[in-house]
Amino acid sequence: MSEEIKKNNYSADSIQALEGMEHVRMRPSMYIGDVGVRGLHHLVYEVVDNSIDEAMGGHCDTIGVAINEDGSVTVEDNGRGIPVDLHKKEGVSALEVVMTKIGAGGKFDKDSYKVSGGLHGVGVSVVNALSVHMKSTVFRDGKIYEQEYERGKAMYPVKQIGETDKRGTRQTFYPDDTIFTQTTEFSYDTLSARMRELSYLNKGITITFTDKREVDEKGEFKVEVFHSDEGLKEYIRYLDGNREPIISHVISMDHEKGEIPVEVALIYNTSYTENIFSYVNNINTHEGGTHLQGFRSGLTRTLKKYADASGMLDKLKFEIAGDDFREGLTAIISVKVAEPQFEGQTKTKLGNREVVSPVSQAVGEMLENYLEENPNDARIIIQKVILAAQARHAAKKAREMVQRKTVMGGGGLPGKLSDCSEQDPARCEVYLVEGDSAGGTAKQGRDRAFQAILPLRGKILNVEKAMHHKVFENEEIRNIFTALGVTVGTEEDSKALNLSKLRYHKVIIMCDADVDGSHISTLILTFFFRFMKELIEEGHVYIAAPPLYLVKKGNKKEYAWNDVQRDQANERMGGSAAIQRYKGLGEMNAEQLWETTMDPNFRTLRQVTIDSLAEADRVFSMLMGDEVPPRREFIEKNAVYANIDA
Ligand code: 0RA
Repeated sequence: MSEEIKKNNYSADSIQALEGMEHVRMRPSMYIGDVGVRGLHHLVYEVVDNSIDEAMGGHCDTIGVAINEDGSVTVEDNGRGIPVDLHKKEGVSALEVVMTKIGAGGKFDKDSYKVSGGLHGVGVSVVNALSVHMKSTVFRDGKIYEQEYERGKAMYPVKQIGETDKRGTRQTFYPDDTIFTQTTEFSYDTLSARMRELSYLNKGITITFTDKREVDEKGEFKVEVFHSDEGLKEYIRYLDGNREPIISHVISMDHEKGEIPVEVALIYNTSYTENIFSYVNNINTHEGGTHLQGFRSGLTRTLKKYADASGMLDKLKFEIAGDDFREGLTAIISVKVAEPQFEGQTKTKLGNREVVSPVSQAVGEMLENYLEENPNDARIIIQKVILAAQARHAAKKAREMVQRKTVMGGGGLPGKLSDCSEQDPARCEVYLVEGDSAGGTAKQGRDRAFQAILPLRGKILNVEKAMHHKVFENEEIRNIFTALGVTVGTEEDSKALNLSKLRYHKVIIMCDADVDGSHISTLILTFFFRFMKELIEEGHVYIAAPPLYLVKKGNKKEYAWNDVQRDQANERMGGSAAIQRYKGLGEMNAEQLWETTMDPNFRTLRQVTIDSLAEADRVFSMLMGDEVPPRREFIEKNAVYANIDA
């Protein structure tokens, strides 16, 4: 045991607490998922969730979140303030218990301190354990209290430092760079997207998000204020802002009362995509679960009943399937569950059976009322469903062709694929390369033992604007499916993806480092996002980074990926080097391409990850959809580099 612990040993029990905290530091991933970028941002969510809980209890309405100049984060609310009085059992202040005892959050005050938050619901003590320094300030009963911590250990007992007429809690923490070895730098966009999402999911709360690391031309910090009075209804408008609605209103309801609070909002648009986002206690349940099941059954049952009664299906020669009711649907379901059971690979699938029926009933009631009151919209929806059913029949044929080719194997691989010799998919990678000529260079430059090359001809299909059967009929897209060994569609679920025969664990998109190249990367990413989401979610998709410059003098040469590197290289060579700007992959020879972009020892690959499915969906629908003005605005705002690793 360290000296530190002995010094701070107020009581026997606190040793136990420290052991819990040490465990967090020893096995951080058990508590926050990982110690990469995702885990780092999880720290913020954990702290914010506590303030959200205070707000949901009706005790506060404003939350401030700031990235400070020094890179730390401060979260402040105007709630009741964490109690600072003596916790009898622990012999220290309640604040210290909350901050330094693992799992204390839920237990120490059952009625008013329910930790709904965080994917892992671990509590603020975990954040404290994983911070080099943390400071809690409590404004309560006219006084200001403070306590500081080092790597989760209290530096002194809670002390009063002044008087105030404010109420609330302020938490500031500095993530520990010996834990978060990859980075301790917070991403503005990632945090901003989450704060926006939280404000829609918890209507009425105001969340102010400030980045103090930089000031703009006017000398001001970047600040965003998120507030939603209408909650999910507004969220739908935000998400679908770049799509064209086919009905006049967002359909929504909010069942706050009852055992399980349920909120739902939905709209139909002209696209062919089904977009359902589900949440449990503010956590995005990627893998769905019982609330989603309830939503689907309520939707299908009610629409089918209405369609049958309307006589519109009378002439139809085939059955309508569940899927058909969800084409062009954007929906959000948010439920609050007291003791959620999370299942699935990423623990984002709700397992509580008791949730199915209340959600299904609430959705049914909501839709029945809407259809009754808006017969015109009702007819439009049913017509859309019929069209979807017809298209599905056409798509089924096209898809079966893809499947037959894939499953039969043998000569099934696309002719354009230059495969690798290694058989173990975990060691294999495939480069999707823009154009036949760059494809040829890559084929010469690669290590054929484990690297395969699939050249793609020009611009691949924009799946955002295409009907499903067109997607499956497209040759380039069929080649991608077959080359990867991925199949889609089972008896029960026509969209289920089968990755079990994935032939390469790294799928690398390699395009020119120019506007056309990024357009093509975006088209490929859009296809993956809409049709192989799990491929991205399981971390198989990467983007290659070819260099922008070759800096050369005599027999010295260096590559540069940006202007700063270029100038530094030039300086190292005495300032008069010849600089070649690569306009495309085609200007590199096989050896150069290998050295810079394909050799695992030197290349940089950017792994494509998804922070927020909802935000990614919005960005793709904007970049690839029909509406031009929002796209122009986005591109102008992100002019330097439109970063699609949403
Ligand atoms: C339990 C009891 C009380 C307040 C809180 C928890 C509380 C926790 C957090 C975490 C972040 N902000 C918070 N604000 C309040 C107070 C109970 C009372 O005053 O009666």
